[in-house]
Amino acid sequence: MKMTFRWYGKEQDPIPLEYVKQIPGMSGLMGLLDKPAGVDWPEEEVRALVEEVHAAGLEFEVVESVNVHEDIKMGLPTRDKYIEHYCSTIRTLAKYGVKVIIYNFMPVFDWLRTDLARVIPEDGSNSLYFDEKDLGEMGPLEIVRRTAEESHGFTLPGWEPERLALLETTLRQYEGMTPDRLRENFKYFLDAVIPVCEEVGVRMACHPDDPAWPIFGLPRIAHSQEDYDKIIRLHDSPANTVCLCTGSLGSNPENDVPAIIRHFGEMNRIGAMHVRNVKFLGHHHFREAAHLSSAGDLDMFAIMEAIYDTCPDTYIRPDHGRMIWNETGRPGYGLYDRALGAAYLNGLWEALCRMKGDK
Ligand code: DNO
Repeated sequence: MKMTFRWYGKEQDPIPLEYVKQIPGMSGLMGLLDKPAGVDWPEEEVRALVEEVHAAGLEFEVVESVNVHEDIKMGLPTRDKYIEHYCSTIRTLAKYGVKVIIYNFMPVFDWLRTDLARVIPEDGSNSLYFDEKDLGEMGPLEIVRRTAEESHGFTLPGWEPERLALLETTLRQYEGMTPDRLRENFKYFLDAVIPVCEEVGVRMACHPDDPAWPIFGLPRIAHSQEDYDKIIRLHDSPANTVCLCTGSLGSNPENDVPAIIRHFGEMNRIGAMHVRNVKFLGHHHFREAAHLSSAGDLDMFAIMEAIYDTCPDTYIRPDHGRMIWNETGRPGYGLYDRALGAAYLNGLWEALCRMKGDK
């Protein structure tokens, strides 16, 4: 297992790389170049970023994310140009040592919450929160306005301004889109990019829908084991993998997260893991919790054990943290609680290694 940390680049992330390096057991980043979907990442900028990360004593083997242009998801004629850019970006990243590219195929919205700073009454910290009832009252445009307002001036991943500027038009273009058609467009994309990945030794890792059900009537096709079985069959290759996010899949209590990890781990189809905990508050209603099992409803030990048993070499990162100790920053992506999360997950891992007779 390689423990990594999500980082947005020195212009966008208030957390210095030297702080990341000081978290015990941190091997590297899940990082990115801040580019709109559809852009071919310039080699010079990739090289500079990788050199900067290496100079801080960290690895840069996982990119999160290279976003997929909406025209590809919608299957528009312009998609070929964007797919070409995507393939070229894969080649560039491979040249600089990248092994895994995380992406998603969610229409319009990436992850979604109805409150980015819901106070946790037990201890006064706050975390990301979702209640479908609030969403119904808000509608897509209002949720975007609220999310931007609550994001402390940071561009949230998946909520990039250039994407949201076109929101109304994009929502209209998706009218009538079915899950099957979305999957056809997904297949078209995978058929083009996976052969390039195979050639250059990169794995694509598809992030689940978050939360794990369709929203605003838009089709979503990656929120259960069955969905991922279909995605894997769209283009059967070891380079077509899952970014198994425990908190996204775990937002639906019907998803047995450790069992899903075992299923795809045994098939060697987990390219990367996001590991975090969720507290259920009702139907389609949850908040994010500290990583510790007892702070939420996911069994973090069973999750780490499933990783240990079936995909022990995967990349992991602690996922969204709460805001604690008066930290301000990008919601979900502060330093303190994610560092605590990494330390806890490393502790579980050490215990698993001892128990199972490794090192
Ligand atoms: C949310 C993240 C997602 C993820 C993308 C991958 O915090 O886990 O935005 O990076 O879905 O493309």
